[in-house]
Amino acid sequence: MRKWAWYSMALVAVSSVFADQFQIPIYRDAEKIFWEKLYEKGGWTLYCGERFDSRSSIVIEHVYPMTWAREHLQCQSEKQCRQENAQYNRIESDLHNLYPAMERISQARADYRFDLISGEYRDFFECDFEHDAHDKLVEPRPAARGNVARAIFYMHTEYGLPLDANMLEVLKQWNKQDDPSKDEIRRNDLIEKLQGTRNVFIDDPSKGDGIGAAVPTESTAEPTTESQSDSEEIGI
Ligand SMILES: [Ca+2]
Repeated sequence: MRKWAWYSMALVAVSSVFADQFQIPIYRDAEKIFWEKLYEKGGWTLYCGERFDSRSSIVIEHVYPMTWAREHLQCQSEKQCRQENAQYNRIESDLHNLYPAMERISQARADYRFDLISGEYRDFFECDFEHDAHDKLVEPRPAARGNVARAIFYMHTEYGLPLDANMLEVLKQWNKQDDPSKDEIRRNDLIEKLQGTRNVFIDDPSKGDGIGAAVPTESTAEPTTESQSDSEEIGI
């Protein structure tokens, strides 16, 4: 039905126990809060772990791309979506989905899906960020993978946004392999203060295992202890 053939959805029925963020109604406000509150003292970029103290060549990355949200909401353009769809504005402004990224890396990511890419060829020499323009895939460094997974899990459950089934399985592995770092936990706490909602997958990564399950299995969920993040890098 859609032009994106790959978009074979694993859209599961999402319970509405989560409340959307309502405190940041438009993206212009989110941008201001992002720079002035969330990254007031700078930070590290998501995909490359680059330290930054100013906004120079750093942009705000929507980990769950807004093109996917527009497709789901069936509004045609960024302008139209912003003008006509309040839900779109809340989605676009949700800080849990926003991370700093180097501009050229964000441009290369575009709205490619996350996946493992065979080989270790890097287009961005100093940065462990692999990019497959043919299949439209990207593979971020290990320390970013859990952050990416939990941001996307959150957007999927919070707003009912669709998830590609293959990507979901990859993200579940990444969620297990890269535990929340102190900085990711601190960020979650700060975002709760700024917009009033938490990312529950950072509080309890084992919740990610239940996404996409045909039948909820809360009584059989076991805590995940299988892996420690083996290459946690500073900052994220
Ligand atoms: Ca991490």
